[in-house]
Amino acid sequence: MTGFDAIADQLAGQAIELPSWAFGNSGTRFKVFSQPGVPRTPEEKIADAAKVHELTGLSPTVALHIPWDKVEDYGKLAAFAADHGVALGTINSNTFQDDDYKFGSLAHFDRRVRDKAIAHMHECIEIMDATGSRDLKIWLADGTNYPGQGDIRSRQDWLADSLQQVYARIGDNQRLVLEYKFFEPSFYATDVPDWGTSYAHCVALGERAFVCLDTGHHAPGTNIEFIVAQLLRLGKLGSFDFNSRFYADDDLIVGAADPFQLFRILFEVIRGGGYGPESGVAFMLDQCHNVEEKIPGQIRSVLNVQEMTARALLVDTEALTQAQQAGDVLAANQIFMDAFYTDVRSDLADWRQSRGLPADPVAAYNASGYRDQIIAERIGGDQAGWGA
Ligand code: LRH
Ligand code: MN
Ligand code: MN
Repeated sequence: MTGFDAIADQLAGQAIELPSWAFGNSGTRFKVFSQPGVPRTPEEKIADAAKVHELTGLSPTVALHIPWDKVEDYGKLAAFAADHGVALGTINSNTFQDDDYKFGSLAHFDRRVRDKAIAHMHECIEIMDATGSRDLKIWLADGTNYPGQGDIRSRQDWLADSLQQVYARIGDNQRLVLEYKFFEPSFYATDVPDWGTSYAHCVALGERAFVCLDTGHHAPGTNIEFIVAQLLRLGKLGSFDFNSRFYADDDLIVGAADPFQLFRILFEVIRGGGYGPESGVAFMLDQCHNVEEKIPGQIRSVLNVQEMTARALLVDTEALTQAQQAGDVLAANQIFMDAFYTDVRSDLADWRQSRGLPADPVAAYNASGYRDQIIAERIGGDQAGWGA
């Protein structure tokens, strides 16, 4: 077996978690654009995510964001998801939309605010217990805007102490994943700005703490695949938030801005043992569809990840190693680029059909009638969370 046939089975294990917030209205700080038919409840977001999975076979789980997806009974929500053919995945904490968090949350100078943020994380862990979720994702807006505003060293100590208290409640089969971001909303110093800081805290916490890498959270020009290789080498890459960016944290469709970067990242994921259900590396999307339709936007996103995964799996690694070790720079680069330039779209369409999936999931969505149904049923759809 060569070419696509040789990788077909490896593709079957791919799972890409969808963010509930991708289905709600979203926008920038300038304007939130409303779209007809957007979900009004967590249940409706889950139903939309399930539609993406039904048409692609790629997204068996949905991530929740708390309190954006607050419900009375999370066990019932998990059962609702199961009825729709998906499961609930990562629980995302939110300590960035409360007046108390103006100067930070887990790294705040005031113990009262830190305790409040820790209590929120504990509440998220209780939700995980009810939903059967494995991962608690922590992203902090904590930081400062002006030199001298805060004691950046003490803030690290407060953060470490708070994280310990959160981690103490993480169950044996659960994990804490700590996401970094180099700026925004803090513009001078962010308390978890880079993979090294996240890694340092995770190592101090223990073996169930991992780094979350959001592809939009780096300075322009950062070699993200190097970070992937290093974190896998260190056994601390827990998850991805995939999206793409031109300038900052744009949250655009993954693979839209720079498919070659996505290919390079996925190559290192596979190379480092981070691909597949047993690897412990969770693939998630973290995107907002501000000007495009949401469900087809999510379908396009998971297909982009699948397409670049297929191309990355096609790299002739034996020939590549030989060329690398012979010091043959041009041959090594050509082997790498040959895989990147391989058009796998028609092979993937056949692959889907052979598994009872539509060859063209976006066309199937357009023909499904689902769009008309949700537009008719859902009046007064909700915002993803921002400004809500
Ligand atoms: C922060 C972030 C983080 C949040 C999400 C809404 O920029 O990437 O993952 O939870 O956006
Ligand atoms: Mn993110
Ligand atoms: Mn982000």
